Amino acid sequence: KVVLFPDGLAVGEKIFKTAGVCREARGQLASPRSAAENEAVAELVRAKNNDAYLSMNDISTEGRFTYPTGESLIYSNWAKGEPNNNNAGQPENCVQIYSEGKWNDVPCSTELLVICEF
Ligand code: GN1
Ligand code: CA
Ligand code: CA
Repeated sequence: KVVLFPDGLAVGEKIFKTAGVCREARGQLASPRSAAENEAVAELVRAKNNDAYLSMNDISTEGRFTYPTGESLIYSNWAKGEPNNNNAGQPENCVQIYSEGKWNDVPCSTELLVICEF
């Protein structure tokens, strides 16, 4: 698997890689399910100097963040006070990961780095 994804970061069975083509490449947006996976994603954020999207959102039910499958989170790393669903009164239903690995909910229209997992 690793040889197929140069510059990818391997953690256990997963490979994380920055690219704008998750679905086309048969992957999905980064969905860290453990501290180790989260740290690998944060490492890519630091390498690219750009905060990134995670796959999870609470679009279906406000306050209940899920993976793209609809499953509720089994791991989270929210920054203090997050998720606050508040951007100048606008809802925030998508998730950003900061360089230190902490998460913040943001409007889904925010421009952020895309990191895929395979
Ligand atoms: C940002 O810019 P401000 O403070 O209104 C952030 C929110 C965070 C908040 C934390 C688009 O909002 O998601 O909860 O900081 N908005 C964006 O203080 O990143
Ligand atoms: Ca929300
Ligand atoms: Ca927020």
